[in-house]
Formats: sequence, C-alpha cells, structure tokens
Amino acid sequence: MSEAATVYQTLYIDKIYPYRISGKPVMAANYSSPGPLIEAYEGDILIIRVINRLNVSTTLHWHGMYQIGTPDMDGAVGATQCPIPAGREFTYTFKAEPAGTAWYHGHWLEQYTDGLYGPIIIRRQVEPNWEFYDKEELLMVTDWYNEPAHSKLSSWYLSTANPDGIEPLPNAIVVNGKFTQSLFIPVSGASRIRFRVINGASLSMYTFSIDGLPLHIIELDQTATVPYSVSSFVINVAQRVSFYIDLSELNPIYSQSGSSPTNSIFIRFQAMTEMYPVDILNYNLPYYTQRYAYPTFFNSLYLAILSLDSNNSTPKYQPRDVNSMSQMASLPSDNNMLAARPFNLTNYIVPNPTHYLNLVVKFAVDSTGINRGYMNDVTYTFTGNYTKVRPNVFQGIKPETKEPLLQQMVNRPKTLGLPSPRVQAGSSLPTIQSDGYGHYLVPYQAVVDIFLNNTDNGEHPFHLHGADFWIIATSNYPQAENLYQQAYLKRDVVSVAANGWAKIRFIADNPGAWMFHCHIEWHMAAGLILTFVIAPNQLLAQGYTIFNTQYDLCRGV
Ligand SMILES: [Cu+2]
Repeated sequence: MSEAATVYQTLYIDKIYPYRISGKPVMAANYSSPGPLIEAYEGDILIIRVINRLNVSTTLHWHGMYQIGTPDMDGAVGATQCPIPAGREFTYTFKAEPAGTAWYHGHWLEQYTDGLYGPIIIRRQVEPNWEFYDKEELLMVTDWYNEPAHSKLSSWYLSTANPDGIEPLPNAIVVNGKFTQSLFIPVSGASRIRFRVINGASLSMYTFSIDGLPLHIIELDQTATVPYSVSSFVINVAQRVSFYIDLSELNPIYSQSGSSPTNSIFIRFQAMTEMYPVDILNYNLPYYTQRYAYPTFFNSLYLAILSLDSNNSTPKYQPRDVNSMSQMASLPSDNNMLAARPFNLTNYIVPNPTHYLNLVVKFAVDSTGINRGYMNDVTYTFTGNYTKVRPNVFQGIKPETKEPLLQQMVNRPKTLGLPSPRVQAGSSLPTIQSDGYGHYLVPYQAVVDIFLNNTDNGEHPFHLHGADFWIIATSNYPQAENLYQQAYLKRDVVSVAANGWAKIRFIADNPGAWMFHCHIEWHMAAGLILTFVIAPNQLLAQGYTIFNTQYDLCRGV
C-alpha cells in the first residue's frame, strides 16, 4: 500500500455564458460546466478551496463521500453548514472514501440545475475488473434549461399558478456540456473502454445504450460489481453506472451498414418521457433534422457518437434504423440492476435491522395553494416558520439557515426536542421518531430499515448523505429480498418506482446531521427532504467541535 496523499484543488465559482445564443448565465466551477474532474486515491485527503465569485451564496456537496469524522464538510446548507456568502471562500477538507465514481454539485437553492456540478473519481490501488479495459471515458448527463432555475423556474413551480406541481420541463439534454450529436468519443485505437456515466440532471432519468454493443456493468454508484452484462440500463438522477465495452463484440450488422464498414456508432441517452408531467414529445421536432445551433425544442433522445476511426464523423446509418437492426435479445434491459452482484463479498456482512422507519411519500397542495412534497405528512423547510409554529422557541430545533442542525447538535444537545425511537404498530422493531418538522433522531450504531412507500405517480430517486445503504428490495424486484440475503447491493441513491416502494438499510455509525431526500431538484425545493440527526451524544463523546470558519459563514448570512 502506498502512503495517503493530500490532493489540493481550488474551485472558483462564477457565471459563464457558454452558449452565446442562449444568453443564460451558467454557474460554473473554474469557468467550466461540468467543472473540473477531481481525482484522488481512496484514503487520500482532499483539500478543496471554494472561492465564491457569484453575487449570491453557494456551497458544494461531495456526493457519495462518507465524510466520516468530518460532518461539517458535506456542503448541505441547513444540515451541516451556512452557505458561503458572495465574495467569500471556504475550504473543504475530507477523506477520499469510498472509492468509485462520485460527483460534486451545488447544494444551495437550485444552483446545480444552472450548471454547478462536476465529476469525482476516487480510485482504488487495485481497481476491480481492471483487466477488462484499456481506456476510460466519463459521460456526465444533465437537463438543460433555457431559464435560470431559482428566479424563474422554481418560483413558478412553487406558486399558486402551478397547483398541479408540474415540474419545469427541460429544454434539452446535455452531456459533458455538449448538445446532442456534438459530443464525439474517439476510441483512439483502444478496443476495450470503461465508461463512467453520471446522471447530474435535475429531473430526467434515462435509458442508456450503445448501438450494437453489450454493456458490462462493473460499478453501481460506488459499489464495484462482478461484470454484469446488459443491452441497456436505466440511470436515475444522481446515480452513477460504470461499465466496459469490448469493440470485438460489436454486432456485425454495424460493420456492414451501408456499403462500407461503419466508422462510428451512436451512444444513446433516451430520456424516460413517462417521467414528465405532460406530453413533452408533442413539442418535438424530428431529432435528425436539428436546425439550430442551440436547441429550441426538446428532444428526448440524446445521441453522442463513439468514433471508431477517431475521425469524428457521424454514423453511416440513421439513428431510427436501429429498431430494425437485430439487438442483443439475450441480454436484459435492466431498470433496477439489483441482480448485479457486489465484486467483493469477503467480510461483506449485512447486519440485521435494529430500528425501523416507514416513510410515506406524497405530493399535495398546502394551505397557501402551493403543491409540496411530503414525507409522513411533513414538508421540509429550513427557511423555517418554526418561530411561528413553536410556542417555545428555546425548546426544539431552531431555523437552520443561521444555525445548521450540526451546530445545534453540538451546542445545545439537551434542547433538540427529538423523541427517541419507540415500538409502535407495524413493526416489532423500535420505530425512529421525528419532532414533526422532518428531523429524525437515530441512535448510534442503529441499523435502520427504511420502507419508502411512494404514493405519488412519479418515480423518485432518494439519496442519503453521510452513508450508503443496502437495497433490500423494490416493488420492481421484490424477489431480491430473498434472493440476495447477506449480499444486497449498496448504493447511495435508490430509485423508487411510481406508486411503488423500496426497502433499504443503513448503519448509523457516522454521527452528524445527514439529509435524506429526493434528488429531483424541484422536489427538494418542494420539501421532499428529511434530516437524520444521528447520535448527538456520540458526537460530543468523540470531542467533536465546530471550527470558527463555520461560525464565520453563519455570521455572514
Ligand atoms: Cu422526487
């Protein structure tokens, strides 16, 4: 084993205008969107200086990083820190763990919708499945909106003008900052390529495929898997999928297309249009006759081009012709991938649950006529009406914008007003309780089973901060619970089907204030969040203190 290194990165957060004809400001890291790749080896220390050159506050969240022992470095405003004011800076220091494909994004208001995101790769000293590929590529897909997210889109979304809660519809799909048919991936002589796909969208989920090639999945979120071969897979918001391709497996139909061997093939991101609240396709023009440099219509099929001869020319076949070509009928098109098996099952222990939490997800119009997201009938707000609704503002959790939950855990642990777990109907295990405002107290080392019961007719990708979780089963694949005992797949985002459910399990071994929320940016804004207040006593017992740099941020609010 080599020594842990320290990896330094400086990120300037500022506006850019990458698409001249649009005129929409994009929030960028180091004048680029996606921002620069942050790369380290597992166990390294990352020191990331974030300099806010915007005229509004910002933070960055390091999606997928455990943050064990650094609960104030998660970047989640309200839970772990105050936002970084305009013109100020903050340095994030944390350990690069776990290994795998992660990403960073803004975690204040809807800034990541406007472009504030980038990839993270944490490498292992010996990468599982390293022998199957010679080259790596990264594809970061996102929704593009013509209008700014907070001032225009979410202010309309969360208004009495939108009682049905219609999410803002994306105007385009963007991969690695490029619109459809403008992103070329040259193979450059390699025949076996590893791809890391990151869904950085605010709303859309996609079916991913590459024409004529099986996809051998080797990592899901940050869990390495035994190679698992599919013809296509589904990736929901904030999820990551790694796979390799082997060009020697290219369906010969593609090398015979037209009169000469094809020089390139399409990589496809097909947005799942049933996710959209209205028939977005009615606004479509045929995807192969794009006439504008800048999209003025939505196209649910994004095409990137895998350039086999590295000359960056388009395929010799039409994208629509593929339906008539023979596909890999023997391989599954997998929409949950729970059948993918963890690569390393040595010492892979899935403990039995000690606690339980049933969460009912729904959307409903509140008393002011605005459609909001609810978990167990609570819509989460840290801008807070707490002072109005609480008879005694000195008891219980206070508004979190000026005093993040983590600081409240440290500074006044006796007045949090969070009830302890108790046995109640529905489970023989003690049920995690909340204070009625979306804060749930979890004891140290509790093994918590969460049953996510989605009563909404949309699919929701739920993400846990500060830990990953086993996916026991979902309504798409209930058999997984019995099939994969002691070897459930670990991820940090679970996709919960429309009117379906998911059962997940996590260990509360990382004291802190950790958000659990739907990763659709609009749904977060609508309050589909809760926060686990994990082991405040243990946090104090470990001698944890808040740094002055954190208090300085809060004084700037
Ligand atoms: Cu959602």
